[in-house]
Amino acid sequence: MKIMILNGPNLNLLGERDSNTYGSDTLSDIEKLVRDSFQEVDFIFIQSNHEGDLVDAIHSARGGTVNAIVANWGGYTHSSVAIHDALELLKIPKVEVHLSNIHAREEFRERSITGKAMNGIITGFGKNSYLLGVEAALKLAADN
Ligand code: CA2
Repeated sequence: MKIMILNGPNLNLLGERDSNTYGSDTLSDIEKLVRDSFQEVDFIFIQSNHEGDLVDAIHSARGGTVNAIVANWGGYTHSSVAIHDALELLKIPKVEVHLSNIHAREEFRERSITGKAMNGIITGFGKNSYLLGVEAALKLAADN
């Protein structure tokens, strides 16, 4: 089972300063947590601050090479039609995750453009959102 985990802009700075919103873990801490929690899964873990790189990564998951994707699109969640459109062309399970609860914050975070092209969204459970996202992806891939 191969799962691609994609992380969008600014998530490379997680943990630089302890944040009430995002916690104190770095993205590397979260990657280790995920890998240690699902040792049977082959993960591709990617972070990029560039929209086109994320679109390319989605394209690279086509053709049966990857069984599911779990993604935190960061700020692109609320703005990226390009990522949305790339996702619509990818016919494998897709789970969106957020550390914070995007519905309990500023109004502009309420809308997830990318989420419309995902199977579902897990939002507000801190680093556990990633673990729950992988659980959901595994269940969806098993039914696929
Ligand atoms: O809650 C999430 O996971 C978000 O996807 C995080 C994004 C935000 O734009 C989304 O609305 C919700 C922002 C990531 C910013 O990462 C930071 C890292 C270090 C310090 C401050 C922010």
